[in-house]
Amino acid sequence: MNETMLSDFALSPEEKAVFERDGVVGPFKLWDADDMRAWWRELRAEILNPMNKKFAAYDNPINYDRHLDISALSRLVTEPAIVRKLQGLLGPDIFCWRTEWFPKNPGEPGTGWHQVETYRVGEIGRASLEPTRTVEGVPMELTVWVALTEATKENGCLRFIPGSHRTWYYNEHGHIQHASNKKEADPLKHSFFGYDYSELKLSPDWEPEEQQLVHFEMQPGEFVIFTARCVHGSLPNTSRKQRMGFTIRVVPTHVQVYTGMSEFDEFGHHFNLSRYGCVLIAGEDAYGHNRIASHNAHGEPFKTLPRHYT
Ligand SMILES: O=C(O)CCC(=O)C(=O)O
Ligand SMILES: [Fe+2]
Repeated sequence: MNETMLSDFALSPEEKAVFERDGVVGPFKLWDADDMRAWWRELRAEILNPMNKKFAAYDNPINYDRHLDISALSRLVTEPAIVRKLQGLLGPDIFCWRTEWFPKNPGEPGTGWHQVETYRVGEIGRASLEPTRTVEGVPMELTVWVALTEATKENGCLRFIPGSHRTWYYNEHGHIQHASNKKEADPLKHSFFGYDYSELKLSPDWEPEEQQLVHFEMQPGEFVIFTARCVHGSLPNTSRKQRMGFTIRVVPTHVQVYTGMSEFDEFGHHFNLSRYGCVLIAGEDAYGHNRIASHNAHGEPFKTLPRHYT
């Protein structure tokens, strides 16, 4: 791909301004809806095939980091149409530190409002991400949420409170208990993966529902970019179709990931990091803070987009 084609993927100054103002920008089109539908059909079969699970980094049902073993996902996280946009917001050198699935099945409640930055692990509350520099105006983490199916108000699209990334409304360092550890837990209140995230609200009077909200309805093949500091969640799925999102979580290379950890527990599951590595999706790593996965579990190299600021 030559430089002219790559620059087509860059964010415009207007899009950058939207991100700075809102903490979220998009949706952008990665692929045509039909192409994504076909891709997702194939990928789904691969994920459901138990034979493939042995290549996964973790021996647990939480599907973190399947880009480390499923070739189609290894390619997705390095898509220039995504990575070039990220360079415009994070700078030239970027790691993908995690990927996650976000299924929402018919009848499931929406994801509760939340706001995070350092991704505290489990209930012990150690930060997954530790920046080693602060760069004015540059976030220390971003998420790309890719719509593998359509995401509508009926089946649980994402929603955001634009501009909320500039103020902390939640104490991400606070301690909350998973519903499974409580005597009684209202499932509707524990809609942040079994946690009642509203317990972390800094001001009990602040109600996200009363703020100005934006819903992101998306076609299959579209994506949004946001900082998880922007208060976000999703609607319930009141439709008969599954909604599926795939997130690519990224950091500038100065951020230390899972500092000093060789394993952790989260959501009731154990993660052994012996097969874990960050993927350098753009530029160079001048810091050497993190272990890098240069190949996926099948020995296929990850592509790295060259250094570029826009
Ligand atoms: O997909 C959802 O419902 C929530 C997604 C989310 O919270 C995230 O990507 O950080
Ligand atoms: Fe989130």
